[in-house]
Formats: sequence, structure tokens, C-alpha cells
Amino acid sequence: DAMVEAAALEHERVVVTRGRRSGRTVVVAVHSTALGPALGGCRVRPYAGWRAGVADALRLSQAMTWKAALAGLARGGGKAVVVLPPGAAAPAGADREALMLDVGDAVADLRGAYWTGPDVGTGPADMDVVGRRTDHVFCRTSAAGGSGDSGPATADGTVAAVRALAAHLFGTDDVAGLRIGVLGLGSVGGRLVRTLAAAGADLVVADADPGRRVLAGEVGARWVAPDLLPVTDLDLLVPAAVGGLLTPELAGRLRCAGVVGPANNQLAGEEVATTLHRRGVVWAPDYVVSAGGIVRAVARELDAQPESVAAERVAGIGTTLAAVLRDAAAADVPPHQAALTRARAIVAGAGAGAGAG
Ligand code: PPY
Repeated sequence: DAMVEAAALEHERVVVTRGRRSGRTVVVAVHSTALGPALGGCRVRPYAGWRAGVADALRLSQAMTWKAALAGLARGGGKAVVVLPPGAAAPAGADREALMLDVGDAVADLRGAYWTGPDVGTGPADMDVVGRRTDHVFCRTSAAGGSGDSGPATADGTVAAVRALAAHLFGTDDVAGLRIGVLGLGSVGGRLVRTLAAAGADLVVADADPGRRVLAGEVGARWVAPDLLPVTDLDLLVPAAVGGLLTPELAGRLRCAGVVGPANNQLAGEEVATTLHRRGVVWAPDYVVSAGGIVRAVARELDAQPESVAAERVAGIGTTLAAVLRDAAAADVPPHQAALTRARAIVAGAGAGAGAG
């Protein structure tokens, strides 16, 4: 489609290979190395076909460039995608090992232009396997010398962003009594609802997996069906599941003041940012909100900083979002536009320091 065509023109390099062990299509998209080596996780999931996998890698890697730039990292954006057939279960055992070794080879072939990490469908144990083929990998297990699971830092960065949006919209970053809807209770969403519940938020939650209802009970959250949550009366909606939630159709039906979540690629189309802006719904760009994982991984693994320093940098996501929201309000443009303007200026070398807000 036209969006993919336009995005593809921006990428420095796109590699599509067939893993020699697994036979699976492995896509690595390097969007930009203007600020430094491209950084971005490796996603393993079913797609309609390899073209859909390429399209996802193109969009996700572009978002990683903006994510790294706005987070103040001297890193570019990339992404790896392993294309599984429609309906395929997550590979396990020797099949999974073969797959991750193939990913390791694809990363090694790029000779440092791209560094991988965890994403949807992969975790620290997979990164250990990738690490047998290349050193260009973040978030290995601590046993293997890595910084481990990136989920908690992503959740903490999201909390900082939720507070910044609350301050922007309601004049206080205190979330007590705010009605917040969280869609997706995985490793990031799960930690998020625990933190927000402890801070006194009035939570409504949903997940496609009915087994996660237990967590809703534990934190005293109201449980609703996933398709109902976005159209529930809320102060803030927090998308914490897979992307593409914000379709043009849904954008017209949201009943919240703001959207601020860690799910990557929430906009089903760029025009949705404008629709939401016209309706007075403030969309906090996902590539600002979800940077906690990479911010911590870079702080720990490249800069050798202690957890306390990494946590301070993750909390800085709130400051960055506040600056983007101020820019957007001042110019009466969607925050997406303000954030992209900032990010492009940083990448072009014209915005030194802007990432810190
Ligand atoms: C992302 O932030 O979306 C990622 O790509 C995940 C990630 C986390 C930590 C290091 C590298 C990639």
C-alpha cells in the first residue's frame, strides 16, 4: 500500500533472508543509523505472508528511529521480524533455537549497523541464543551478562508518561481517582496496572486471554471485554497490547480525554492522529511512551550505569512527553506532528539537546 511505499523510501537497508536452519523468512529493516547503530527488537509472530512481515518491519523500524532520537539516545532505528505462517504456534525447543540462531546470523551479517533485542514473541532466553552468533544483542539474561527483561522498564516509562499526560490534561500528575483503562495485561500491562492501582487509579482492564482476569481481581480493577474497553467512559486509555488499535472507525468512538500506552504502532493510519486531535483526544505518541526498555538497556549495557541511574533516565520519558505536549498545544497540532518535528530535527543534527525536553 501507499504508506508502506512511502516508508520504504526512507530506509537505509532492508534485508529479507531465509534462515538456513529454520527455513523461516527473517526480515531486518534498518531505518536510520544517522545518530548511531540502529537499535530495535526482534518480533516473532504469524503474518499473512512475508510481505506483511516486511511491511511491519518497515513501520516498526521507522518508529524506532523516532523512539531512540526522542529518548536522547545516540542510536538509530531498526527492527527484525521472523515471519511465521498464519495460525502457527510459537516455536519451541530445537525449532526455536534454530530460529534464533538464524536471527543471530542475520544480525551478525549487518556488522554492527543493527543491534537486536526482545520484542513481541521473544525474550531474554532467546537473546542468549542470538548471542551465540553475534555480540550485537541487548537484554540477554543476567546469567549471560545481559540486562534481562525489558518489560518492567517499559512499564515504568509508561507510568511516567501517564503522569505527564494527566498533568497536561488535568493539572496534576496524581492519578488517584482517575479512571484509566488498560488494554492488555501482559508483562508490561500487568506491571502497569499494579503500579497504577497502588497509586489509587480507578482501573478498567481487558485482555484477550480470560486467564488474566485473575490479575484484575487482585488489583481491584473492573474487567470488561477487549472490544468494549476503548469505548468505555475513561479519563485515559492505555493500549498495552499489539498495535493497530486506533483505526479511523474507532478514533471516532473513543470516550476518553487522552490515550497513552506502550503498544507499538497504535495508529492504523497516520491520519488517525489528526482525527483524534480534531475530536480533542490527546494521543501521546507510542514511540515516546514506550522507550523505557531501550533507555534502560542502553544505560545498563552500553553506558554501564547502575539501576538507579537507568531508572532516572526512564523517568525522563515523562519530561520528554511533557515537552512534546507543550509544543503541540502551542502550535495546535497533533502531538504526533510535534514529536516527529522534534525527532526529525534531532536526526538531522539540528536539535541537539532537544531529546531531554
Ligand atoms: C522497542 O523499544 O520497541 C524495542 O525494540 C525493544 C528493545 C528493548 C531493549 C533493547 C532493544 C530493543
